[in-house]
Amino acid sequence: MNLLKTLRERVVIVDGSMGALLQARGLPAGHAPDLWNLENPDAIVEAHRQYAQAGAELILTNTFGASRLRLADYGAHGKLRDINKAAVALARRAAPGAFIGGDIGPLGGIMAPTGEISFDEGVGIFAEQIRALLGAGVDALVIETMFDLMEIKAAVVAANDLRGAVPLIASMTFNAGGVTDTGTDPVTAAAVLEGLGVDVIGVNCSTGPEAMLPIVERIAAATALPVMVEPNAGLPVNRGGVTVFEMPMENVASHARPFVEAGAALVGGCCGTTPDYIRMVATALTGVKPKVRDIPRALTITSRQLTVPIGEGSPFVKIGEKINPTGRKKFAESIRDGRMDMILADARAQYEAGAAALDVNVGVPLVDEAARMRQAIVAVQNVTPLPLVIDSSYATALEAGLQLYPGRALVNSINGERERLEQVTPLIKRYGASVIALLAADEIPERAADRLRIAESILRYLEDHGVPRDRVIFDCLALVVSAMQDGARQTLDTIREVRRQFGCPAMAGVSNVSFGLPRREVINSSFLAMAMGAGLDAAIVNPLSEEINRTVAAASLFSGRDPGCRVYIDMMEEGAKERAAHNAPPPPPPLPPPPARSAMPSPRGTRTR
Ligand code: THG
Repeated sequence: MNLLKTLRERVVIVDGSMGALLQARGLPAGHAPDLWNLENPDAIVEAHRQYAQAGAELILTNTFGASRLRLADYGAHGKLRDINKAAVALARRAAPGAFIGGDIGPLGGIMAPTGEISFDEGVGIFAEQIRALLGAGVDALVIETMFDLMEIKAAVVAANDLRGAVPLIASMTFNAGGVTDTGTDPVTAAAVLEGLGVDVIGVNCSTGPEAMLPIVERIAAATALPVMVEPNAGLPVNRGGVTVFEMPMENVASHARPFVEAGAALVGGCCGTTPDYIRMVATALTGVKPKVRDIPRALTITSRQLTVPIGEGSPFVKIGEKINPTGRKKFAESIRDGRMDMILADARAQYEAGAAALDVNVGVPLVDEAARMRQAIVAVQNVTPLPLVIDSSYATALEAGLQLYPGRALVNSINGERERLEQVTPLIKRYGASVIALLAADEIPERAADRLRIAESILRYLEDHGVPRDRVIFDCLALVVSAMQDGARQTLDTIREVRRQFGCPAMAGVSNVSFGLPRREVINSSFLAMAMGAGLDAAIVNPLSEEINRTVAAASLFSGRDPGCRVYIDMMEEGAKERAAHNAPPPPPPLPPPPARSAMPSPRGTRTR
C-alpha cells in the first residue's frame, strides 16, 4: 500500500521523539544519536518497536543528522552510507508493517547568500544522504525541522532529482510568532513547497500544540496537499542546563482531533513526545478520516516573507518595471560597473510607491548577466520584502537568480518558441517557479486567434513536461499602438479569451503601448483601464506614476478587486490627509523585519528529534 493512497482513506499516525527514548537508554549527552544505528542497533530497534506498538504507521529512521556536515562533527562522515542504510534496515526490522520514512534534518550550516553553502553544494549534501536512504528502500522521504526556505528548497530539489515515485514530505518549524526563524509565514511556505512538487507539507517541532493549530489551519487553507503535524510536548523549558518538555501528554494528545479538523492528515509528535503519547493520539484518531478540502489552485508568487496571489478576485498586481536598463544609459552603466546603487534606489522607490512585485532585468550587452543577476537578486531582497520577477533572455541568468531566491519566483518569460521552452521549462519545474508566457513565437501575431493558438501549444508543452497550468500567467502583448493599431486592440480580446478558455490569469507590460507618442502616461493609463475591464490580472507598470496608481485603484472597483472599495477609499483619504499636512506623497507601507539571524538555531546544534 502506498502512503499517499492511504492518506486519501484515513489519518496516518506518525511516531514521536527518538531522542527522548535514546537518552533514557543511556545515549551520552553530546554523542550523535545517528551513530547508534551502528553502535547500538538494539536500542534503535526497540525504540521503533515501541512506537509501532503504540500505533505509529509512519516510522521515521534515526537519521536526522546523518548528513555530511553533521557527521563530520563526529569524524563520522566516512560512515554516512552505512549509517543511513543501517537505519532503514533497523526501522524495517522493528516495524515490518509500517511505512518507513527516511528522515532528513537541516544540513548543519547556513545557505548562501546569508551563509557560505551554495545552492549546488546544499543540493549535493542532501543528495548524498537521500541516495543512501533511497538505496536502502524507504517508503517515503521526510525532510523536517527546516527553518530556512533556501535550505528546504535545496533539500527538495535533491530529493526530486532522485526519488522517482517515492513520496516526499517536507516539514518546517515555526516559532511562537507563527513564522520560521528566517521570517517565513505558513502560507508562503506552503506556496513554495507546493511549487516544488512535494506530496505532503508539514509543521513540526518548535512549539507546543496550541500554537501549531493556527499554523496547520493556514497551511490547509493555502494548499490542497495533505498536511502533517508533529508538535513538541509543549514549549522547551530549561532545567539546570537541560532542555525538557513538560506538557502532560493528555494535553498534547487532546489536540489530535482539532488538528485533523484543521486539515491535518498525518499526526505524530516531535521533541519530548513518547510512545505513550503516540498511543493516546492513535486512540483519539481511530477510524478518523482526513477532512475533504476543496482548495482551488491559484497562481501565487512569493518572497521569503510575502505571498501575492494573482488572478480573478485577487487585488490587481502591479509589477514594478523600473529595474530594467533598456533605454536608460546611466542605469545600464551602473550595472556594467557592478554597482547596485541605482537598482537599490529603484527597488526601494517602487516598493514605497505600492508595487506588489518587482521585475529584475539586468540585461546589458557584454556583461556577465548571470553574475549581475545574482548580485541584483540578493541586493533587492535587502531593501524590499516584495516577490521578484526574474527577467532575462538567458537561461543561465534565470537559473543564477533562481538559485539564490528563497521564494516562489515569477520567471519572465517563455514564449511559443521551441528552443526557449526547452531551455526554461526545466528551470520552472526544478525551482518551483511560476512563469509568464508571452503569446508570441518567432513572430508577434496580430490577431487574437493566433495568440490563443500559441497559448494552447505552450500549455500543452508545459503540461507534457510536468508543469501544471496553475503556474502560468499569459502575457497578452501590449503592442506599440502607433505601429500596430489593430494589434493593440486585439490584446483586449486575447485577455478575455485566455482567461475564459484556459482559466489562466492574464497580464501585459503596459508601458510598451505608448512608445513613440507624446504624453505616454495618458495612453498607458487608458490602455490599462481598458485591459482591466477585459480582465487583466497583473501588469508590468511604472508604479511611480500617480496616473497609473489612480487608474488601478479606480478600475479595481469595476473588476471585483476591491471589496467594499476599501483600498480606493484608503488611498484617496490617506493621500488627501498627507497632502494637506505636508504636501507630500503617500507614506510607504511598513517593511517587515529582516530575517532574524540571531534567532537562528545554532548551525551545528546537536538537536535530536
Ligand atoms: N512583457 C513582459 N516583460 C516585459 C515587457 C512586456 N519586460 C520589459 C517591458 N515589456 C516592460 N518594461 C518596461 C520598462 C520600461 C519602459 C517600458 C517597459 C519604458 N522605459 C522608458 C523608455 O524606454 O523610454 C525609460 C524609463 C526611464 O528612463 O526611467 O518605457 O511587455 N513579460
